[in-house]
Amino acid sequence: ELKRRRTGLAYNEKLTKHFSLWNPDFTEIPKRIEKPYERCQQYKLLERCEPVQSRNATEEEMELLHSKNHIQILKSSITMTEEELKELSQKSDYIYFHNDSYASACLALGTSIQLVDDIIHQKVLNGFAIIRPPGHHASRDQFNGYCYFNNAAVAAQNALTKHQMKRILIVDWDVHHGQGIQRFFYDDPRVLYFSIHRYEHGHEWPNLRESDYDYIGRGEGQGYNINVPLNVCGCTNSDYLFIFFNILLPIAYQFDPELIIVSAGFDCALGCPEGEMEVTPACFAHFINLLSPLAGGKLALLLEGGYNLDSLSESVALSVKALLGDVCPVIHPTNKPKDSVIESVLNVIKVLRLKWSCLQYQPLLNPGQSSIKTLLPSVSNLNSIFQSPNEENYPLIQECFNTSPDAEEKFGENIARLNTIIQTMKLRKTNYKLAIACNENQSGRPKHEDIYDKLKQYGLWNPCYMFLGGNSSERELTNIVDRVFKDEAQSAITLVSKSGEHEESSITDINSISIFTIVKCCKQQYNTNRILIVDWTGESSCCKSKEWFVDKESILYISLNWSKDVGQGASCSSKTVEKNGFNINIHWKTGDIENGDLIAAFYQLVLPVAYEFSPDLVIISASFNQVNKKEVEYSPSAPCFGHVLQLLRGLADGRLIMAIQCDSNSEIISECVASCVSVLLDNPCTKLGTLVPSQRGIESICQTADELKPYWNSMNYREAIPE
Ligand code: Q9C
Ligand code: ZN
Repeated sequence: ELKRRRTGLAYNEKLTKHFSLWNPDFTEIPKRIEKPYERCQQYKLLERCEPVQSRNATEEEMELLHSKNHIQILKSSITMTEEELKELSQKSDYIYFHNDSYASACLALGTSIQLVDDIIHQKVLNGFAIIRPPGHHASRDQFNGYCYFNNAAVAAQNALTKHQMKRILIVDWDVHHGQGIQRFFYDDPRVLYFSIHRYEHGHEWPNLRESDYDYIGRGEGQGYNINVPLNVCGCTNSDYLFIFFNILLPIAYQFDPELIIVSAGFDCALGCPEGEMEVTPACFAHFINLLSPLAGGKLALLLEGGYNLDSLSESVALSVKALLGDVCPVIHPTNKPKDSVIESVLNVIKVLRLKWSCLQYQPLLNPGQSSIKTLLPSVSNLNSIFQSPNEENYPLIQECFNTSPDAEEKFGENIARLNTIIQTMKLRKTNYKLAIACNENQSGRPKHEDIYDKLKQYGLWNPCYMFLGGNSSERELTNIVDRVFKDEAQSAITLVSKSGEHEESSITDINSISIFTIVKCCKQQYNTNRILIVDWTGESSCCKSKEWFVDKESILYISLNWSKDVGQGASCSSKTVEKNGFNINIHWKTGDIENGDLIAAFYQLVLPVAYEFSPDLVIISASFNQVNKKEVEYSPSAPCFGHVLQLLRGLADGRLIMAIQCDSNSEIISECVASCVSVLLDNPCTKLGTLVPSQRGIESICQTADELKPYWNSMNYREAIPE
């Protein structure tokens, strides 16, 4: 029985009381929560969210990670005079104290814990806490960088201690390194801390040696602390998505978290003076979409930094929308990540690939092949090369300000760009999440009745927009395209099977004909520029349609078929990559693939290329005939298809049309269809357990990726970067 998806939202006006009495340069101001909340209101998101009860943290909760002394100092500031407050502030880096600091910090911490608890108790699926002061720089005994209590860390520790959680992923996309979180869990494999931060080889605040990529955790915790240092400013959506696809998603799928906490700082967003990065507000929705299949969708976002009120507010509102399950706004096609970011990613992979078997893709990591300058020497034993950070004494890197002379000008440009983006943002809205075309057979009974029964059994039938037209006739397929392009339905499914007019055709032909008809209609009726076709018909690739799609560069065709006879059929091309990279066939070595392989193919190949292509429509040609078949040794499971659909939903404003071949009736086919329908209706994905690609899978993916290098920027990193 499916529960309604809910998103929690936490906010409390009392959190605006704390502010700097004397230093207007300290941009951590009350408006930082007022404005984002207001923006959520403008988007009418408040009424769609479940309010989370804000509350004070108890002393016991604070003491989970902070010392009594630390708490006492903060408490003592309640009654201090302004002079005393100033004096106390001086003892910490980027900290001010106010008589309301303790109250605000308590409330922010308690509210963070409450949100995570509500998610664990399934009161809500996911949620956002619009809170301040932020937390990720605070350590056991240190106030630091506007932070007093470490909201994310204490909420995670509480989940470990009180709820016996075993694996929590903390993703920290605040532009600063959350050294506080890192220190708390440095030895603890139960908490995987993943941070992307501005580093500039140590010249950016907090100027710590420990923020570099080689600080990977210690003892049992080795491999569970991941720093992705950004050594240049101006990192964009492309750079961040590159990091998601190549490090975060592989590791997250292997780690298999039970819960994800995001230290959601928006100082990496376009227009923020602290970060000088260029992530656009809509991209945060994509981050959330990419993480949402994990941990059964249990995602808690806690506000950290973000100092441009416009980009902060827009980013928060679009994040909340993404948590609610709304489609991700279209972002610009990605381009080549910066050389410096490629270098950092390869360095991270280098130090982690022994620990994480999902990171086996980079051919240039073989000794001698790389021209990456700062890459560490190849090692067989990680312990030998990293000194453990000294607990008391974290080495500091000399601060130096090297803001480039044209930074001011660039900043003006970014602000102008941000305003244009916010003002011209188009958000797609549809009446229905999903349209399903169904049909009756000659005797007046619905075709595919077994599948519909399964949908009814799971409560997936009523929320769908059903209409007649499930056969593959041109008129009926046009009808489906209309539903999607007229924004009546976000996405659509058609069940394709042999009918009178197709009696002679083979199964794959029928799906090809349907796909071809859909494409033709999109082009003629809706002037669709770019269409992504993902083909997992299984048995053999959609060869006919490949030949039809001569119209190159407007159709990107990717086949992921895994049966043993792929490439052997007379009409099937055995080439992996054709037509300037617009025809991609992943040839699985043995024909058998598992969940880990299918998911890896998505984060390594399909998603990077698709985000670079930036389609207006995604078409999926699917059949589930190969799933759990006796002759097939391995096959993806039903929930796994839900995951890849969720990943693809981020594209094309959620315009997704799926043609599923259903000629035979079987329980497993119904299960697969139900899993897809469920995800397209916004239900959370089912957890898949720990996933790693097989050796066979890695080989197949690498071969394809190598062949794609000349055509796709996002694959180009596989080549050594120029000196
Ligand atoms: N350019 C948070 O974002 N400013 N804290 C450093 C160097 C300190 C940031 C200035 C920023 C503290 C939660
Ligand atoms: Zn920050």
